This record gives sequence, structure tokens and C-alpha cells, in this order.
Amino acid sequence: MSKCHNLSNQCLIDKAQNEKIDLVWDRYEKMLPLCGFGEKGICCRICMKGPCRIDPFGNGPQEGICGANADTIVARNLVRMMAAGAASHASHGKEIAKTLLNVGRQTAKNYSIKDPEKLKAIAKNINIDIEGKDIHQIAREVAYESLMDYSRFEEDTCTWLTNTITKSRLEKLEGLGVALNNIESSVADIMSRTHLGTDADPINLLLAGMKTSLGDYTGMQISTHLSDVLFGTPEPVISTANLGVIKKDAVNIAVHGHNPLLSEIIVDVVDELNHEAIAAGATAGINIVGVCCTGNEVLLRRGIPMASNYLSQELTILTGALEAMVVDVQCIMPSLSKIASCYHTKMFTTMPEAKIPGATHLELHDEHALENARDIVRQSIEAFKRRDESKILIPEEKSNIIAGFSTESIVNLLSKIDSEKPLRPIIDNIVNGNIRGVVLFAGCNNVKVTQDYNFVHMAKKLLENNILILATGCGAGAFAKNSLMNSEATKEYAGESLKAVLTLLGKEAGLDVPLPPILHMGSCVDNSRGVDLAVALANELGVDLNQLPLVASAPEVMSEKAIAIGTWVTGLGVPVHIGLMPPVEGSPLVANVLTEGLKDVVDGYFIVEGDPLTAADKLTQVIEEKRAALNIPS
Ligand code: NFS
Ligand code: SF4
Repeated sequence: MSKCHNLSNQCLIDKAQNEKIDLVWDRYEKMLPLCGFGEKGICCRICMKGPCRIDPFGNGPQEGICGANADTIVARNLVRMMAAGAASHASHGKEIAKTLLNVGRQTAKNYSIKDPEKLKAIAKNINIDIEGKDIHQIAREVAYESLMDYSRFEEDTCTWLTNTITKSRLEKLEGLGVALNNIESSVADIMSRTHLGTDADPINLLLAGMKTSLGDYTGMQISTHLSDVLFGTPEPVISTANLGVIKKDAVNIAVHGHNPLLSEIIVDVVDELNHEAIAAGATAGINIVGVCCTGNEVLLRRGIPMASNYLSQELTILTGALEAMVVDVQCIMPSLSKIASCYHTKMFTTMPEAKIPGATHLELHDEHALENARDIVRQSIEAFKRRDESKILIPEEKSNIIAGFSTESIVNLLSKIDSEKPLRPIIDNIVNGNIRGVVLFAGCNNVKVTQDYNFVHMAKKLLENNILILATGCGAGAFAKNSLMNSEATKEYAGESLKAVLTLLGKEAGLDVPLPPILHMGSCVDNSRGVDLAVALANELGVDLNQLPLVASAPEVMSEKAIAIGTWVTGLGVPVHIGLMPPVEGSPLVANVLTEGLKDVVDGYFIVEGDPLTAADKLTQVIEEKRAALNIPS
């Protein structure tokens, strides 16, 4: 099996082998066979009487030492994954909200309000009166109200949940008792109820998991929208993707992780320090490239090229032409610092909660952010002088992409066609069947799948079936790298009616080329943009989210965050395809709740299907069923 779908990147895997450097694929092979108990979710390490494991074949123990059975153990493990995901997105959003508060207080000198109109729109949406208030006061009040979602003790539902979903959906979630009042206490609740000897009821546990997953959603909404206020709301932007974006004659700096607080500032200082890079012999100056979701953030807002999504992050260093790997939080392989030590590459960690042995820790502080960024760039220029020319191998391949499809930018684009009802052209084309439906692709890469293979093969089939695709996170990275986010892809892969719509929309919106068939909406936290668009469409049509011909897919799912996301998407009523089985098989009851039982409760449910073409067929069928239920042409 070829390890990465992208042949040009394979040469770097071969290079690593020659240099005796282990990569994620090698470590995976050394790990085989994976622990069967862990894979099925029936290993429990919650107390020190164990670890306990349930025999999946029924011959050995069916209960842990405390008496917990497979259902309890699987549910406890699963909801802990959701809590970890929620905690990650929550802390991301909280950092952004705190920065906005400090901007409002005028104490964060290196940040500013780049989109005041959006700030006002948010204030309005969350019921803050802006009459007669200056922009800094509005920023303080919006930040404060957002931070309340982390600290509220009254029972009122979180502001960013209440005001971002359909009314009927909110009522449903409140009725189920899963519309949370406080993101952080939802996480703490999972930790406390999964402590030894507390909640043993798998259904009660799963409901709490849904609640904390909706906390994940709430944190994402805050992350996306307050980041837009601070750094600008994305507009369509042309850029490039894949390892070919690394330039031989530049000082190459990769920004990796999730939180845009530092990466934005690094991009800010490039111009002022470019001459220093040129003086050091880098004729092309400084070249910032993105990895994972930090990469998506700066791609959408600044047009920074995307070097890699999750699974190939190590390969950026293997090119021998990366001067620095600058990371913030989440999805950063600890292996990077060791691999960097085989090269001239400097590895910087920047957040107090994410240090990596072997990396230089240069902590980002609000008040010194610019100095921190300059320091990192200058040290990267120094590193350039230590390059070993004989170790350089940069794959040539890179794809042209159009990214930057925030909900606002989509509406702006469409308002050139119908300024009164901008969503109308999309709705009309869905109703008349030119667009059969929409799939939102999100989530990770997983070493158990040839990198990007599931994404690419599913997408091509769905496009052929005239289904429009939205994408975020490493899914968006996969499509960007594999040339599926440009006008040529529309010509090549979209079915006839979808192609005609995208061509017309592109033309009428004033672009002279078709819109890409897959719209890049941003990082993983920007799944909130997908929801915003879906909510706007649902409200316009007068239906709830579960009725839309809309499904989500994470065909190479891997992280705890992805489990949390998938869960809240089902909570919003939308079916979610995953390409790998989460660790639940040890409890047929839990597995059955996820794939069947959930339907009766929240309308959404999980579809597990490993084969990308079969998965595309299944999603097409779900979309057609939703169309039939809405009584729109089959
Ligand atoms: Ni989402 Fe983005 Fe990628 Fe997965 Fe990791 S980078 S937050 S978790 S691996 S998509
Ligand atoms: Fe074993 Fe129960 Fe302790 Fe888990 S909580 S390790 S099942 S005794």
C-alpha cells in the first residue's frame, strides 16, 4: 500500500527511509497488531484496581473488578473522548475571547478589531445593545458575554448555542436536557461522572456526552467568529497547496496547530524582515507556509499557501528546506522536534500548555506578540545559513486553489445575483435538483487509511452525482493538495447540472471562472461556518436542519475533537459518515445507539463505512431520501 495518496510526497517517505528517520507510518507498523481491547473500547484504566478488560468473545471476564460491564466501560471511554475534544475547542475559543476582551480594554496593543462590522453584527445577534457605544466597549461586552459561556452558573443555555441554531432545534435540545449552560462545567461533569463508581448507565453517559459535545460546538462558534473580528472575515482568496509551496531559495517557516493568535502576527512581520532574509542569501525572502488548521486559518485570511494537512506534517521537515516549524496547540506530532534535530530546522513551541522536549519554547504573550514573532523569524533566518544543500528535496507538485468561503463571503458573492434574497440561487438550484444536496467534509487524516484517499475518492463520486461539497480542517487540506478546489476541478469532476450552476454562479458573481466544486470554509473550528450556512438555508426554507438534504463526513477520522464534532453534528439533526469505527464495538448497545438509536432522539446518527465509493453511494441515498421527504423533485 502506498502510504500517501500523493505520489510526489512519496519521495520524501523514501528519503526518510534512506536517512533512517522513522515517520508516522513506520511507527504505526511497529505498533501492529494494535491492542484489540483498546480498539473495541473495552479496556478500562479508570481506577487502580485494574486495568480491566472485557473479553469480547464471551469466554473471559464480562465485568471489570468493580462490576462495570462493557456498555459502561465503552460509554465512559467514549464520552471522555468527547470531553477532551470539547475542552480543546473550548480553550481555543477562550484564548480568542480573552484577547478580544483585552483589545476592548486597549491592553493588547498588538491586536486590533479588523472587522468592526462583524463585531456589531455579532453583538446584535447575541442581543447586546450597541446604541451609542464605542467599538471598544462593544468588544468588551461581546467578549464578556462569550466568556460567560465558560463560567455561567445560572441554568440559561449558552449564548452561542442559543443564537446560532434553528429555534426548533434549540427547543429539541433543551427538551432533552443537553443544551448546556457552561462549556467548562460540561467537561468537568464528564470527568466527575466517569470517575469510578459514579455513572454506570450507558445512555445517561451518552446524553452527557452529547451535552459536552454541544459545548464543543459552542466553543467553535466563539473561536470562528471572534477570530473573524480580530483577524478579518475570510473572502475568496487564491493560493496554492501541497509540499511544492516550500521554496528552495526562501527562508521557509511553517505555522502549525490551531490558534491564529501567533501565526497572524508572524505573517504581519514578514514584510519588515524580508530584507534580512534576502541579505542572508534567501533571494525569495521569507515564505510562510501552513500546516493543519493554523495553516487553514492563515490561508483563508491571508492567502498563505498550505504545505500539509495532518498526516504528512513530518514531511515538511524532510524537504530539508524548512527553517522553522512554529507550533501552537493540538495535532502536533511530538516526533517533529526529533526529526527537526536531524536537520537545520528550528522547532518553536509557543503556548504554555504545549511544550515539546527538544523544541525551543518561546512563549507568546499578548503584550509582546510582535517581539515574539520577530524573534522567531530572525532565528529562522539564522537557521537558513546552516542549511545542508545536499539534504534538500522539495516535491514539485502544488495545486492552485480558491479558498476563503466564509458564510459571509458566500452571501456577498450571491448577493450580486439577488441582493434581496442572496441565498435564493442556491435554494432554487437545490429545489430544482441541479444541486442534489450538500456534503460537509471535515476531520482528520488517519494512518490507518492511505493519506487523503478516502476524501478524494468520495468527493469525486459525490461531485459526479451533482452534490456540492463544503470542507474544513484536514479534509479541506486533502482537497486543496489534490487539486479539487479550483475551477478546473469543477470542469473535470462536477456532474453536468452542478457544473452548469457553478459556472453560472461564478460568472454572475463577477468572477470569470466557475466556482470550485468544493468550498474551503476554513479550519476545524470553522465547522461553525457550515452550520451557519445550513441554519440560514433552513430558516429561509422554513424547515429544521434534519430536513435539509445535507450530510457530514469525516472519512479519515482520528482525533478526540473529531468525535466531539461528529456527535454534535448528529445532535443538530444531521447524519454523519465516518470512515473508521470509533472504539465502541465492544458494546453492541453503544454502537447501536450511535448508528440507530440516536435517530429517534435527535434525528442525526452515525453511518460507519470504510469504503469511500460505497460511502459516497450511501450518502447520495440519504440525500435523495431527504429530498423525497421534502417533496422536491427526485
Ligand atoms: Ni480537526 Fe485541525 Fe486535522 Fe483533525 Fe487535527 S488539524 S482541528 S483534529 S487532524 S482535522
Ligand atoms: Fe476496572 Fe472498574 Fe477500575 Fe475500570 S473502574 S479499572 S472496570 S475496577
